[in-house]
Amino acid sequence: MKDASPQTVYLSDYTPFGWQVQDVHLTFRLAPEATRVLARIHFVPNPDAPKQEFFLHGEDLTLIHAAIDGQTVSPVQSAEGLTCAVPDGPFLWECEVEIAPAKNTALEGLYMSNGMYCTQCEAEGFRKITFYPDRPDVMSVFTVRIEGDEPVKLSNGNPGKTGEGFAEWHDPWPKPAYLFALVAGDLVNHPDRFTTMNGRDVELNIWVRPGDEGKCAFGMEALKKSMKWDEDVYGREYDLDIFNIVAVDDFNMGAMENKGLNVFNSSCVLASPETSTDANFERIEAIIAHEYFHNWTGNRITCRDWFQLCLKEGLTVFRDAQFTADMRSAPVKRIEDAQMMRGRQFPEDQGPLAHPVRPESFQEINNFYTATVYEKGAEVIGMLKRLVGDEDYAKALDLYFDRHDGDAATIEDWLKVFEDATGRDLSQFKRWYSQAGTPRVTVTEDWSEGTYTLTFRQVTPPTPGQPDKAPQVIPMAVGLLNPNGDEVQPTTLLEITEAEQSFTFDGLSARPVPSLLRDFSAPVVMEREVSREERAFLLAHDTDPFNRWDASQMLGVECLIAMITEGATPDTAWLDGLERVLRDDSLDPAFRALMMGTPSQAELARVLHERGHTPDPDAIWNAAETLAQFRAERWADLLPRLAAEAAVDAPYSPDAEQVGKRALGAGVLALQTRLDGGKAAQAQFDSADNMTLQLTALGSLVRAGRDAEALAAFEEQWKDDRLVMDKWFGLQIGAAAPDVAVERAQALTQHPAFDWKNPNRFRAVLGGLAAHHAAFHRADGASYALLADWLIRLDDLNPQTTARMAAVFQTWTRYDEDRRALMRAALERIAAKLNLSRDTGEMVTRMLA
Ligand code: 0A1
Ligand code: ZN
Repeated sequence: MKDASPQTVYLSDYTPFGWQVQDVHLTFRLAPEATRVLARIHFVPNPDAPKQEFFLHGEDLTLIHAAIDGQTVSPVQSAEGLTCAVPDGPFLWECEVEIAPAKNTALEGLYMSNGMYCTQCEAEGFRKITFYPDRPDVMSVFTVRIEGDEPVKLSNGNPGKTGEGFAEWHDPWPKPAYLFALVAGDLVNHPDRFTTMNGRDVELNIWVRPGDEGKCAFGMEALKKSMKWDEDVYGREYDLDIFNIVAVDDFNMGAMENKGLNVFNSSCVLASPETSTDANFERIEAIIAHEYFHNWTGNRITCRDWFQLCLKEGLTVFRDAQFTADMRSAPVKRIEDAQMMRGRQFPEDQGPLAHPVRPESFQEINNFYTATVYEKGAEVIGMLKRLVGDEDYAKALDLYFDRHDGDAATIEDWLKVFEDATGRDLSQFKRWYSQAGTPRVTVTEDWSEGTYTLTFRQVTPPTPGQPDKAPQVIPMAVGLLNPNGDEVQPTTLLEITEAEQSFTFDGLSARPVPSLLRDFSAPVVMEREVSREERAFLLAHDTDPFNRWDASQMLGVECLIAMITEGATPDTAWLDGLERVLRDDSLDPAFRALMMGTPSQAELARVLHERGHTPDPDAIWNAAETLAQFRAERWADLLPRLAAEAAVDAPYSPDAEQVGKRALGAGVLALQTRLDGGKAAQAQFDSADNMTLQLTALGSLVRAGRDAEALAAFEEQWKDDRLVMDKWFGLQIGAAAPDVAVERAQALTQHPAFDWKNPNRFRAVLGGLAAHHAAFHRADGASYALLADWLIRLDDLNPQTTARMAAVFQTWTRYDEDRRALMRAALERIAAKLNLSRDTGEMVTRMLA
């Protein structure tokens, strides 16, 4: 049922639920069109809550029968749930409802994917399964019985009785309903075991569709590494006898941390060298870790309400980043995270969808699973750790787990733990949670008689609903280099708390060159007049890998902006400095591969806008092309040498060393293709024995316009593999020339394998088009229109994926008048759709505001 007038929910309105749930017994009688769900729930009045009407959430449920203490009752139903007169004391609620999982296309609640039953209850999907206080602060112990012919029937917790046509599960850990899960179907498992630090033997399984068994080994290793890492680094032990992971083809997000039964988008768990790229392997390892780490940060300690989402997500992203840094390369991970922040979070923080890490109101919580809540939320924890130091961070985390195990907690609880553990006052730091927007930090320097002064000024621009901003606490990691390139001041942390603040360094023999915001120590934009020479100096000498990379990126930005706005030629001093780095074979190939990368076109558009220019997507595309061609020609000698260094002789492995080499190889091949028209790419395509090499080669062939045969061969080879076909769909749009990409996307939506109801496939094509900056912003508005058409179509079926994807329009006000008008028209067309979902409605309204 659609909401006629969407309700806004406010953090300040929080009131506890009037009852506690002692226990929940659920019985599922599975049938695709008519599943029966029987609930037996013991409610006890909550002494800490104000008196209130008894209300249970429930959506799209057919109520068959309800009883209180054995007496039939007739609750009053609405589109959101039911109310009912209840006794003053404890009572037993019994209820039977009917639902139709086969008709559930929203992929929220109980639904079907390829004949398999599965659930997604975060954030508010449980209310589509039965009537319940569907809010994270209501925690209870669940016992579940599943009845059906499916050979495998899973739920949370530990297995209980099983028999002909039924299986029972009991989860001893009290949990909110959003962590409930059920899976049933014809599944096969990849089993393993893990012994915890206290000797508990845990059964591990990855459950997949028959035929996918061969793609589980990597995920299983990642799981065991995560379990061990959480013991070693955070002292956290797993707490059930069994841990199940299930791969599902139709899933709105990446994965879900349901207690003891994680459900994964199959793209985020299934992996094999032939079908998965290095990037897939890395992502899978990180997501398995992320979901596993939620067992403590999210499940054992959950959120009081959805405004506190960053409590579990920011912390868990931070933990998975630490894990990846430990498993692979810390500098590479840090650079990738900074790229993610600049590429995804900054645009959000600087546009109409800007919101605080802890939002204060929403209409649809599903719209707040954002880069701000997740990635900026993780950066905030990184800043906290930098400020208090590693030891105090560890102390605070121990206290957090001790004090709040079993709680539904808040950001106030979290910060109090740090205050108590460290004696610090974090009231100003808390602004990171409440103030939206990316702070801009400008720096000026002063040098006189051996004393060097850095003066910082910080300003956070207004964001929707927040015109005035107060100064933030900014941990600024700084080092100083001598003019000869030696480091005279190793990394030190300056704590900026004022709108304007100076720091001095004494006893220096010469005016130093500063290396600022080392390791991307805060999610801010640095604004500083820096000469190219100084950046080139840092590129050559900085000891901080992030800043060395950033110096080159900034030179790349300056070079491209000069090409775009002044018709300048490429900056050869930068390219020569970069060449020296690329030739330095003492440097990790993965790092050199990152150094070789240039800022994305979307990033250039953002920076141009930041500096007061109107970004012209065609001019950006042309400049990027010219630069790439220039680099290819200038580095013609360097490329074969790098290609040789990038060669891997050993059998394929997704380890950091090989991944780094292949990444370097990919950078080389892209340039090489500009010189040889695709000869090397074709050779690599023909001989590739792994997906990374095959797909890199295919991308180069598509870019070179020599793709017809290769695309057909690829399709023929992989037509039966859904995940590989997603790549095939996405790549031929992403790597296409901007003038043909939209027609390609249009044609691909007519392809028989374009299953638009599958979120991965929909994202591959429409998301692929939106991610191609120049193609998406084609001047005639063809891409905007195609996107709008498809979003309008998908909204009836799957509001969540529609709303998420609608955010591709969030930068619309940056562009020229014509493009603005076209994007506004697309947004207005979506807004005007009949019965627009609350999800999409909220997004387009915010973007048009
Ligand atoms: N908690 C999950 C993400 C997630 C959120 C919502 C979902 O459906 C609406 C699904 C998954 C995580 O952080 O991994
Ligand atoms: Zn998460």
